[in-house]
Amino acid sequence: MNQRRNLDGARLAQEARQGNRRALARLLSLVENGAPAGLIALSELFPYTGQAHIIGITGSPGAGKSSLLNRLAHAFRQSGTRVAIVAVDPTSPFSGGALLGDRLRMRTLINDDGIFIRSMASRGHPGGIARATHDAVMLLDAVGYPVILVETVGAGQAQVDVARVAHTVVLVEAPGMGDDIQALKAGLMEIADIIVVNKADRPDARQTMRMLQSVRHGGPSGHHGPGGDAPAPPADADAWEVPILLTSALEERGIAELQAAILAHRQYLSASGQWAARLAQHARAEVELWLRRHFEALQTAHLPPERWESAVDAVAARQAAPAAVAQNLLEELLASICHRRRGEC
Ligand SMILES: Nc1nc2c(ncn2[C@@H]2O[C@H](COP(=O)(O)OP(=O)(O)OP(=O)(O)O)[C@@H](O)[C@H]2O)c(=O)[nH]1
Ligand SMILES: [Mg+2]
Repeated sequence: MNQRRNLDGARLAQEARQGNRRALARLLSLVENGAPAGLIALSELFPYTGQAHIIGITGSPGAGKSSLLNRLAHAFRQSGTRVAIVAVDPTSPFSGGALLGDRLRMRTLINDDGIFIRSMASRGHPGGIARATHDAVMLLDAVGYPVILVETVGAGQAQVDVARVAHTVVLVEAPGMGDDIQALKAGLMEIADIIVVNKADRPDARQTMRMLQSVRHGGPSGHHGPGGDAPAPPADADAWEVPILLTSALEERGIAELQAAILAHRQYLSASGQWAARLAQHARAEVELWLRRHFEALQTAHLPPERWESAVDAVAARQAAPAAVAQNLLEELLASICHRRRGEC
């Protein structure tokens, strides 16, 4: 059985590399479900990864991420670049509402062999959506898509997680965001390489843009200190200046500028050595995630649920401290592994 799985994973990996879309779709499902054949394929394909430019699209719910991604994908196709899309979204960007009624364009994208769309439901992924996204992006990179667009779902951690997989993070906001400015200051702007105010067809878009500019430059309410009178750190001439762009996915305005900014960021990463630095960061995140995954598998295999329950109960009843309980569990886990390996440990 194991051998059969190995063969399936390896064969599918080979077929997907040769451009077989069905094999790729099948592999993505296997990987999303955490199936062993999928994991084997991931390992087989790993040497081919590290080529794609991975672009994360994040931002407030309803800001127009899917609509923009749709426009961007089309722009990349027009310049002859093959594109893969990972939409972590309960509704596919190509299924209705977000399409702004542009059905003809949608059909062009769907019938286009140079584009691959993977819409992932935000539930039902063992190991979480961040893990599933990571794996899907790796596969698409390995089979040779030079540009991968990833849309994050919702707000919060998922938005920050995208920075762990993307080379370029595009933060999309829309006019009238008000209190969100606080949330932006709290961290999202730090991970953004490009900031977009979408829905520029609305009259309040410029005001939102000015607000974002003042936050970025540490204006009166910015992060360089109260009153903005603390000396600004010296500007590094080689540093990337995060552009703030206006777009309208609805009226198809500002899309070429956004694409140009993305390409400029890609060039900046290479020229400054940041590309290699991000690859190293991603490698670290990958190894950490896999280590956690292996450890969780060991826990499941070696610590029976009733053992967990009794440990938790002891802590809840204040009979034992959590650190001591965890230490005991770890020792039991190691002993169990040792025992199953007949003492070879
Ligand atoms: N006026 C205007 N509406 C837009 C624009 N872009 C998107 N919308 C509308 O805004 C709504 C949300 O668009 P989506 O593209 O689904 O936004 P999203 O950020 O992907 O939303 P979630 O994935 O649900 O967070 C839809 O009704 C779009 O038609 C734009 O440029 N101008
Ligand atoms: Mg969306």
